[in-house]
Amino acid sequence: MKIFHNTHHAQHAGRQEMFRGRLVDCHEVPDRLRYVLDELQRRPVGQLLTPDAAADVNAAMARVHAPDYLAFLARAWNDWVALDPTNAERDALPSVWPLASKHAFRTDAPPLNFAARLGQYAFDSGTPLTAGSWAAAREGAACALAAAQAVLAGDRFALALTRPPGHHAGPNYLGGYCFINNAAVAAQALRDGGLQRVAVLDVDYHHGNGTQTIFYERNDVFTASIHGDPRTEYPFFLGHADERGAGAGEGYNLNLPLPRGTGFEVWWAALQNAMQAVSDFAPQALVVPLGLDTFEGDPISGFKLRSADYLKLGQAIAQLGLPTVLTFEGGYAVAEVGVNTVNVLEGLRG
Ligand code: OKS
Ligand code: ZN
Repeated sequence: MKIFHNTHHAQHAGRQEMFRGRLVDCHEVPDRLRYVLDELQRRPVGQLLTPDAAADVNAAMARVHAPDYLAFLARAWNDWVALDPTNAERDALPSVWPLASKHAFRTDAPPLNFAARLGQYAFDSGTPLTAGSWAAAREGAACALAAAQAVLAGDRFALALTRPPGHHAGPNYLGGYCFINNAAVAAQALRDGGLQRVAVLDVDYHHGNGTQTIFYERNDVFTASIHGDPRTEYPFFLGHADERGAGAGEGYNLNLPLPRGTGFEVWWAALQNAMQAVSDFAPQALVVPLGLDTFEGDPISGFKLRSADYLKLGQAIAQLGLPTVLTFEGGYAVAEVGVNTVNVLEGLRG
């Protein structure tokens, strides 16, 4: 299996995120990926590669994200520091938002102020934008594109081993530690490579609101997600069972929310349901946003999977019999993320 890892990931190292009225240390840290690389040294289940620098990652990102959003991200750090040179010592966090309807966003009068523009393109205050966020996120998209291209060229599995994660990033917004939706980049690249139907099976603890939204009105990309019930769990406003897609995409989105505290057996039953729905769609390829925050030891999540369960997850994914791209998403029990990730990869080998 080819593993495209992001050599620029550590350039995105947020300092603090807003949590319950305080700034706390970021959970989404460079060590997460280092632990996976360390475990891959011990158990070399794949071939570590970096994406081809000649690939057109800008075009691939523009297939799933709005041009004004990408242009904002590309120069956001410069704009932030231009406000005040001492801003270079701090990450940018949004603090003001255009609320739907009551405080509507005026497309005919877009704000010029940087704080307003950051709020325009962000849905939470937990996703610091740092000096290297764009470089890291863009290289992550290159990893996702390379993984999709490997699968298009005939590989059975490929992994985009990257951070920051991606599945919360929508067409024109960041949030949930995500900037560029790597899973969506991969799914769209598979479509653009000639595959007619692509499925996304999101197994992160958190609902993949960005991926759902990007493909919500389409019937060529089926999206399924198993996650903590949004009535109590982040990202809260999306991920309910009755969200089934819209327009041509009606029936092509499946949400399987589960209560906080759910253990492996109930989670496994939901996985079987999601896999059946994926099979019924008869896709030609699969994308798995792989979050390891379903782990019992995760500090910010609420499911109870154990390390050995990730081997079974890998085996189950393999049993779908589909060419598969995996993207690395959440998982904050930092020391265990490596073992749990590589367990999935080992499981893929059957
Ligand atoms: C509140 C907590 C934010 C949780 C973000 C979850 C990110 C994640 N500020 N998504 O899959 O793991
Ligand atoms: Zn997550």
